[in-house]
Amino acid sequence: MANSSIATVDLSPFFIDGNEDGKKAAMEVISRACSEYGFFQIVNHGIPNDLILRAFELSKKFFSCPVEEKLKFGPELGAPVPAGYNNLDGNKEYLLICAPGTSFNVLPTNPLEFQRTLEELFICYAKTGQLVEGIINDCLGLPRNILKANNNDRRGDILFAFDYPPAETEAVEFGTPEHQDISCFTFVCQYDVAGLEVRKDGVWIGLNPTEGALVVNVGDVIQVIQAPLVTFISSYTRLMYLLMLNVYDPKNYFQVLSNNKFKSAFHRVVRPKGKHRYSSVFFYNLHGDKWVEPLPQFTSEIGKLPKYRGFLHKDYLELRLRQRIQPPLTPEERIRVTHYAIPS
Ligand SMILES: O=C(O)CCC(=O)C(=O)O
Repeated sequence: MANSSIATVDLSPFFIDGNEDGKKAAMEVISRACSEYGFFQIVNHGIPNDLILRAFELSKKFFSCPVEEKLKFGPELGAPVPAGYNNLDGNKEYLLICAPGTSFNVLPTNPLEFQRTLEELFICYAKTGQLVEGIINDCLGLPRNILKANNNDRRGDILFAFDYPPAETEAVEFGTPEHQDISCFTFVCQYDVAGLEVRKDGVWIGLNPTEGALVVNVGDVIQVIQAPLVTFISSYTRLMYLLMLNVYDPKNYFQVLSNNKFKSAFHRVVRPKGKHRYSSVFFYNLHGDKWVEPLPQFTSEIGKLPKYRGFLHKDYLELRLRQRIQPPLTPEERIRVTHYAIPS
């Protein structure tokens, strides 16, 4: 299946000074894709293709090791995030990699150069993430670099190397069921086997792997949107007023804002028939105790009611993590960002 159903955006104009027409054209495509369904594909994004391919080859080698070898790289007991090798449900096995330097990171040293490659890839993804964040910032018409300035700590980002084993029956088997990501946005790179499906106009569409391309899925944070409280506290008086009311907590830098202007992409992974599927997935996240709610630019300033009540990002994260461990019995019970929706 060709990827004609996914908007493909060439990011090279953003690496060259002065190509304003190229930037404008790219931003138009991204804005439309994000407003309608929340995903697009990027090429010439700055991550060297040979690095991505090397990481895939090393992942494949690692996943082909005996399970007792892989389990040597399992998460540390009591680690806040299960960094390292995980195999929870038989639908997939994966390596979860936190930012280089994280004390509880567990990076396989087999093969030897794997660790360095994963760290290098993490840094490249984070850099491209900052570029994409800046573009989304401008597509939303927000003041320049607002999102970046207030989400500049990359310690919350997470890289996954996934291995989905072949389906065991003739029925459709999901490696990951339908969901939306809790991140700001997510990069997905498929190796040589398809399986990622995205929902567009109510229809599930399979995306073929395209060498050198990354699928970008908009996440819940951008849908609701985040921005610093201080951006709309235009005067000192207003800040004092909030301090007096005890509303302004310096920890809560972010307010969610797009109020559904940009959509969080629905997607899922179908396990392939007869072969393994490998993917590399990078979650560009909020770090820390951020407050998320629709921004005034998308509500009061344009005469619209907020579609979400505010929430602490870590509370939402906790609800979603709990449900990973104890999955709901029915899809309707699944916690999504609509948990915070204000009924209209
Ligand atoms: O492996 C993939 O292609 C996507 C995985 C995914 O959607 C997820 O982990 O949220």
